[in-house]
Amino acid sequence: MTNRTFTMIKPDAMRNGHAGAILDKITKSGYKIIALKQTKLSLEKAGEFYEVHKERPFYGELTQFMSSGVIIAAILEKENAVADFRTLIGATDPSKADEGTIRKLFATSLGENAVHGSDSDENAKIEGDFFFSGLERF
Ligand code: FUP
Repeated sequence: MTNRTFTMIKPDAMRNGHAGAILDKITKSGYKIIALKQTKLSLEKAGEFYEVHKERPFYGELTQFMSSGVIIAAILEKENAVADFRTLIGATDPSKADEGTIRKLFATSLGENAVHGSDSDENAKIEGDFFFSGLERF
């Protein structure tokens, strides 16, 4: 079954010049790009995206960081997209991520961990809809 996930290349990876290498790794891992854009979240929009973490102690830092620079947002398609993409990016904390994963290779720290990957099919749809209209998907 083919399905979709949603990703962001976060401000740390953008600033450190890793966007090209990350997109290369994603496409070489078999993902088709359905939608892609470079954009920048306002603090308010970052807060909305991470609403589920509102009560967590790191929410302020997370939303400040996610609005601190440009990001790339994308919808990706592949069989078993959500679970396989979580494997490809590795653990949330890059120091605990497996060798060869995107976070191990390119992340800065737990808070600035290079990429986002949806954690369920339901969230992949919600998150893709947050950034992309129907006219932006192919
Ligand atoms: P993940 O699904 O791996 O992106 O991780 P979470 O949804 O648990 O967390 C979302 C983001 O919050 C992480 F990418 C980084 C940040 N975070 C922290 O800064 N500190 C933490 O202890 C946990 C998460």
